[in-house]
Amino acid sequence: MSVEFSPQLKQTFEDIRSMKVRGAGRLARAAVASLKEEVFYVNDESVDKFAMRIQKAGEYLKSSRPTAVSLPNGINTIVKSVQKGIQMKLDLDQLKEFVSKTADDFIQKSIEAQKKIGEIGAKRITNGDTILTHCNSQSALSVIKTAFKEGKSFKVFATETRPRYQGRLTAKWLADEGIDVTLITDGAARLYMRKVDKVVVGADAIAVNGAVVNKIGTSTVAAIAKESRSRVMVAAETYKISPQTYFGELIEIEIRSPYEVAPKGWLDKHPKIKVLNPAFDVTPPEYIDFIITEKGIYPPQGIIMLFKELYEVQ
Ligand code: RUB
Repeated sequence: MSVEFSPQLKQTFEDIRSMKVRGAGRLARAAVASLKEEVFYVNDESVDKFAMRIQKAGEYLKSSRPTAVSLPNGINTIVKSVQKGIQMKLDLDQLKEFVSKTADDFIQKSIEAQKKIGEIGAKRITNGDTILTHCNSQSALSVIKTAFKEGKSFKVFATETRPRYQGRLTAKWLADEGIDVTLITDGAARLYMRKVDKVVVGADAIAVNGAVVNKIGTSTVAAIAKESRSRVMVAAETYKISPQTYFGELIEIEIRSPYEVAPKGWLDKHPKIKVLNPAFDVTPPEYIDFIITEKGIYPPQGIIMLFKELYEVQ
């Protein structure tokens, strides 16, 4: 069955693909909000046609960017709620209301999770700390901002995060809050790491073995932090845990355009130069001290337990 998607759904796909909407939590919420609108886009002839339409819309949105597991996890919550509603024998109108409410709940819980992560993580920030953060993570920033609101005094280094410079956004957000922030190049991280007590980063995906996929450069920062005996804290909602990794699948790393690394004109002049532009990398569990979730703080090796609890795996 071919499905006609609404203009707003196509726009959300485009916004995620082009990174107008970015960051794992935000893109999950944007996709779920878009699916909620899609629910009411058509007067479906039957429950089955509605279920098929939402399933296809979900698959379409999932293909917008490959790495952040929050995206399929958020979408699956909605698609599964359709199946659940069908099992509950809801009629079409009731089913649509049920799915719409599930979407609202997901978004609400996602926002609450980031707040909770901030409250839990802030307990690990102490007066006088120097913190380093990489990229632009709402969950990591929730930790830093909450600690600041609690009256703690600290300094932050924000790495610029080449090639898309999300670190500038981080530096701006922190400066706007009145937090002492210094923007540094990614390559300067080792030079300043000896001054850093704690690294706080977010995650796009967490494997069940506790490895963390986050913005390219995160694993380098974590390795340098280990060398310097600085703590590495990852702030991430539980919907960033990848269930597929339990079944042996690897998390796909998005490879982006070479023109984000060097301008097209320059690369055209030097056709022998190849460019690789991975958007994310994998930080092994042994480089991470703990992962702050809305359910509490876990050592990376404890993520498997959390996963089993959340997904009711024996
Ligand atoms: C963003 C990035 C962020 C995580 C976590 O990458 O790597 O650290 O997504 O963010 P991109 P949050 O800019 O390529 O989307 O905590 O906001 O979910």
